[in-house]
Amino acid sequence: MIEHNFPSLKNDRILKAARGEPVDRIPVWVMRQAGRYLPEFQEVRAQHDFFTVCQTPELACQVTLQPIERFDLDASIIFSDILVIPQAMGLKVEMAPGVGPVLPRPLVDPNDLSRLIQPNVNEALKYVGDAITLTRHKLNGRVPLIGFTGAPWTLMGYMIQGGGSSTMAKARSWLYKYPEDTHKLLQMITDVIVDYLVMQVKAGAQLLQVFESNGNYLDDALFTNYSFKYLKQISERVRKQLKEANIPEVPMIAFPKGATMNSLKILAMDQSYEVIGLDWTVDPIEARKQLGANVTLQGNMDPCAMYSSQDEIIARAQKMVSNFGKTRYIGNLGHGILPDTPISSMEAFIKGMHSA
Ligand code: 1CP
Repeated sequence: MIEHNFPSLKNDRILKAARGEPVDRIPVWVMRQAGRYLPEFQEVRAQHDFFTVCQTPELACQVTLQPIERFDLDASIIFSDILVIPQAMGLKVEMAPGVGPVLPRPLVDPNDLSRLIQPNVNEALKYVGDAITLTRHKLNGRVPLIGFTGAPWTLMGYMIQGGGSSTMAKARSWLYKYPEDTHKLLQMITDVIVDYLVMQVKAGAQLLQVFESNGNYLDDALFTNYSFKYLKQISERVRKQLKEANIPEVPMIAFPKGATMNSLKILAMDQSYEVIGLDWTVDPIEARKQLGANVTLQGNMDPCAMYSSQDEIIARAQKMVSNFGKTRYIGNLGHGILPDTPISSMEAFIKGMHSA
């Protein structure tokens, strides 16, 4: 057990909601809450390259705290990116202004697997752990700190496409052309993720979210074979390693964006994650009916609904709470907040959730 002497936690609503305990009001946080819609974030980014912010604990901590200083949120999420894993595995990743992440030398065929390294995560990604530990101290117990990772299939997508893609056709082709090598690649990524998440908890992360942002490209059979299989393995191995190190488990959130209702059911029935994040295409009442009462649901307002009037945002947030129900629910958007979202929309969203 590592002794950090962190300040004691004053707001544990999100932890309670994740574990199915009653809460006095709905906990809320927003994916990408530290981001470009905040002028104070833009100021930091004007002076520092994206990955410099990620790799400098003082800067990562500063931007993680920005939304916490400004809004009445119930959780913080460490500032980083899912692509730090491909970077640690030896692939170059650049952040192209206005475009997003670019990997100039993506994996083309299975021969390229030899270009990947299995890093010592405690060294290669130490900067994330340091940022988490520093942020836990600076948060001073105001709200819990969420650690995160990309899921194996989502990271594989970026590693093969060389960046974002509207079809993921090259990555999906691998699933049919090279099933064995695909499993080899997914397993390599999974091994890194497990060490990475354990390191984050040891450093002070109080919840973990696994972003399967490319879940929409998989049918139920592909989801089972190439996503769920590894999501389950990650949860089981992380919990086992924490137990062996005598460190208390933390709740885990899976966010399989765009997954079908059947795929969501597979994940919910398995119970390897306390929380399932939903995108905005999933109907709250239907989700609660299909996914059962033993899982906490998170989400799922359309990020574009943040462009409605403040009154409408408040009403939508309140309606979501009545549709999802007040227990086992965490308020969030159905995907990351968009860069030109008005600050007043964020205030209205939180107000709506908290007054429901
Ligand atoms: O110039 C900038 O500042 C770049 C914008 C930006 C930011 C603020 C990127 C580029 N990443 C981030 C931070 C980030 N990324 C966080 C910070 C913590 C918080 O939520 O406040 C998190 C959790 C992520 C995770 C992430 N990165 C995901 C999963 C969530 C999702 O959106 O599905 C993904 C897919 C990425 C890749 C990525 N990084 C950045 C962009 C623009 C993208 C998406 C690219 C694409 O697919 O088109």
